[in-house]
Amino acid sequence: MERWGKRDDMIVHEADPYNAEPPRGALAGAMLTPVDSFYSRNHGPVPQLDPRTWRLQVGGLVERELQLSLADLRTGFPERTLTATLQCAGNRRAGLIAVRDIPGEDPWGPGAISTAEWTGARLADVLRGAGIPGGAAHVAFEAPDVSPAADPPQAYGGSIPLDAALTGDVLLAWAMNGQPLPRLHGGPVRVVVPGFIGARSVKWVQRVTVAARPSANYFQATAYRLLPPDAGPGRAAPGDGLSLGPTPVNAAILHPDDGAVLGPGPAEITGYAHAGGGRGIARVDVSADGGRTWCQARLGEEAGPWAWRLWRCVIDLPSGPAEITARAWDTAAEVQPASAAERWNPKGYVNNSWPRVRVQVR
Ligand SMILES: Nc1nc2c(c(=O)[nH]1)N[C@H]1C(S)=C(S)[C@@H](COP(=O)(O)O)O[C@H]1N2
Ligand SMILES: [Mo]
Repeated sequence: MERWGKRDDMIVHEADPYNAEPPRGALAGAMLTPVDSFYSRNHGPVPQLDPRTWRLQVGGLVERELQLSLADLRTGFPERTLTATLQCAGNRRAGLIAVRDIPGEDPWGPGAISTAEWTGARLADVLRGAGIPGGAAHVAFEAPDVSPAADPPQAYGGSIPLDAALTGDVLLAWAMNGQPLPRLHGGPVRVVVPGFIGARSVKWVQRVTVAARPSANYFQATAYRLLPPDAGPGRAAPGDGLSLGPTPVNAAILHPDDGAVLGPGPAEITGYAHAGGGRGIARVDVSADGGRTWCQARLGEEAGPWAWRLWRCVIDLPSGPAEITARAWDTAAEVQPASAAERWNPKGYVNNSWPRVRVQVR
């Protein structure tokens, strides 16, 4: 099995295409996720592109089409580095599956999220170079990896609204944590759309198309949409449900592990919290009695509007079984919903219900 340079204890949901998340402990304690621990989500075979012959075509509703080499991208536009968390829409799906089965989708735990420092050109600068006429409203991305899971099978793609593309923090990134972007993560160049579901951060991007409408690609029009609970799985038609963009406030507990046996007395609880759309994390509450009483966690380093906040707190645990839970609040005063049942949807996206771990204290 190809391991893609990842740590030995990755939780591999599918070997081919490679879909894997780090164990929760691997995400604890560090703002930046090392590349060997960073989760990866793939819908088809990982392409091998030669950085010397790679080209980016910029077209559609533009005043002039552009064709850029990697050198053009690196030297023709100001370089920008930012810290951004990438989160798959399927992160924490296992919690939804526990409510009601979701056939055909991987049971991701809380590790389908990771944070890196990305370096690249601003998509906004490239779009301004091409010139945007009136009537443009969306920016679509296309990659060469053909997904057999799409209906019909097609190359991976997606789009974002033009206003998001012009904010200046959407990157055409060629480096991750200071290293050339690894092939598995989209090298030589990927899109990074901070604060949106990971699906919009198209890897191996080759084409950028400005349009009046969202992309008709399967992964924009049919998959990665939030369907009502009574929609039959696999029966979604293009345009059904609502399109997923910015992610809702979410959090997970990274330590202790579910099922852990702890000694009595003070226990350290740690985790991450993240909100999309540029909203910050305002507060994280932690409860050791299933949500009857709460105390506030201490928030770790803040690395800008797109990065998660790690948090920790120490709670006194009486002996016996305990349920530890947490809830994050964002700067728009949104809070995570208590129950996964509230969030259940046929494709198992954006589970942001309170994380819960059960421990034994003795
Ligand atoms: N070309 C392409 N881009 C893609 C994907 C893909 O399968 N093909 N998967 C998307 C999804 S669903 C996610 S969550 C992220 C995962 O990025 P990573 O593998 O670098 O963690 O890439 C996105 N971009
Ligand atoms: Mo994803």
